[in-house]
Amino acid sequence: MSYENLIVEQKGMTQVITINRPKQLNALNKATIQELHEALDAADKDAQTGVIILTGSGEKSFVAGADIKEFADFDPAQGKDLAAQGQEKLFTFLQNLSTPVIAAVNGFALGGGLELAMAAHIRVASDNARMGLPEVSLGVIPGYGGTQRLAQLVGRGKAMEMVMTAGMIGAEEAQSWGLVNHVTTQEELMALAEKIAGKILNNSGNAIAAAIRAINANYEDGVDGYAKEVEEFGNCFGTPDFKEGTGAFIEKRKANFRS
Ligand code: CO8
Repeated sequence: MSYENLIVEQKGMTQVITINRPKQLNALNKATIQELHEALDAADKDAQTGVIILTGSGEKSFVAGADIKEFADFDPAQGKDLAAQGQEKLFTFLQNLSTPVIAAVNGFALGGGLELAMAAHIRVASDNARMGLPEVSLGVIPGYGGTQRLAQLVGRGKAMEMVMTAGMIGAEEAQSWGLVNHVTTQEELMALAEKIAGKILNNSGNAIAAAIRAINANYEDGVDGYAKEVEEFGNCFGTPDFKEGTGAFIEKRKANFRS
């Protein structure tokens, strides 16, 4: 499938999705959100894709936020609708995918851009990355899950400060806060993301999907995460991957989950 605002490349069992609006610093307009939904859905359903890497085109920006020019004259109902639809189509959707998503943050990740990175399962950043939730400087608050996920990742105190000051932090600080897992040079960023993808691909896709569901359960209202873990754990015993993984251990060979 071809997209107007995305570049999709297959590298073995890893699919790289690049948001490609460099003149707007890859800002997320409605059309890009729709395309990301379609591309992520297709990758998730594709048996030949075991990991997705999400990044931005150009050297300057991952995603500089929601497209401000698109919503500047919206009224409250339209604003609410935009946030709700975006969350459903992209941010919550991404978080709940069965296929792990690594955000390779290659520059500005602001507002909806940081919210997109935070919805991914793993974040790595290049040393030029700048992250922040500047929405209050525009007279709004984060609307794509940022008030929730930032506090989950860095704690309530740091989240309050980042949101209230509308300030940006660099990659090293983001790593020390726990907002990104690893920092590297711009040149090495994709290689690092692909290396992590390679490690993931050695393991059972079914079990990884179950782990994503169990970990996410901790953040869902009214869901007992421990009970979800027990349920998912039990279900793993009925999968071919369980037979392959345990069989390979007993036979002293490397498990092959992806043939
Ligand atoms: N939306 C639309 N266009 C943008 C955006 C954006 N978020 N960011 C940059 N651009 C455009 C600029 O307008 C400019 O276009 P043009 O050349 O046509 O004027 C082009 O990208 C290049 O940008 P700059 O010239 O500003 O580049 P600089 O290097 O000088 O500055 C910055 C880079 C600091 C990243 C600057 O562009 C900036 O501050 N951008 C806006 C960052 C921001 O505030 N992001 C948060 C947006 S709000 C948001 O994400 C809300 C999420 C929740 C929404 C819920 C639904 C409503």
